[in-house]
Amino acid sequence: MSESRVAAITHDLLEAFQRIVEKHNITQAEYRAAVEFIDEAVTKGETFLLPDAFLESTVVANASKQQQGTPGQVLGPYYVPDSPWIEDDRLAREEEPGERLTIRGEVRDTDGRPLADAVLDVWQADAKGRYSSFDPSAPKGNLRGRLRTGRDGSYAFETVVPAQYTIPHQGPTGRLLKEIGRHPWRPAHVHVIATHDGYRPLTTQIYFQGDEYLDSDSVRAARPDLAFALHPADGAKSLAFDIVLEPA
Ligand code: MBD
Ligand code: FE
Repeated sequence: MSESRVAAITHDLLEAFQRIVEKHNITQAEYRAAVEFIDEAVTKGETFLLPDAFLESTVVANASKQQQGTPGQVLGPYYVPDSPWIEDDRLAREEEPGERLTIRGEVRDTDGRPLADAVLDVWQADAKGRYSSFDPSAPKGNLRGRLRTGRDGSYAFETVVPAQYTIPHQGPTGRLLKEIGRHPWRPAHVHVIATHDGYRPLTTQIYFQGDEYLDSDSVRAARPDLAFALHPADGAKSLAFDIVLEPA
């Protein structure tokens, strides 16, 4: 961000803060408690969870209004860059517990042209709702990986259906959610970042039709046009997810 943009936004933030202080007569003790709340979030490892849970969806929703192609979604706190390239189109290990799921589709541009060699960076919780690298009980790097589209823009990978997910609710983020009357659940989802030279990078999520938390996502991000049907496919499930990228 440029210096003047930082200044302009900071001025507006401070002005909004002043209005809130005056409206609610916020005391110095309450101010101090709020600072301590942030410190607790940081100390308990919720530095990214706290803002991503309350604020990121607003930024994404606003940006989406000015964008074409597949709608964006929050990145969330559990992305790890530089995941390995997956082999044999397998995101999940053979022994990974859970219902098998094949996700396939095509990456195209906004004119409908297939995009070869687009990169999909995928991560998800496992069937117990655990994200590797953040939940020490999940195998390292589990259910994270990158793949490329073929010459015809198509891709496919095998995984397992992720569990519906509760964001950690013992800590400060969960306490604040509860205080404002929200439950800690997110609908089950698979995160995807799709990139291709010359196109705007897309950070999005795949949801599943019929998920009971689609309408009450604790982080207010899920949208019905990103919820796809889980089709039965000989003892497993399959899902079609086409991605449309906008020229940069
Ligand atoms: C998640 O798994 C997530 O995707 C978001 C956006 C916030 C908290 C946990
Ligand atoms: Fe997530």
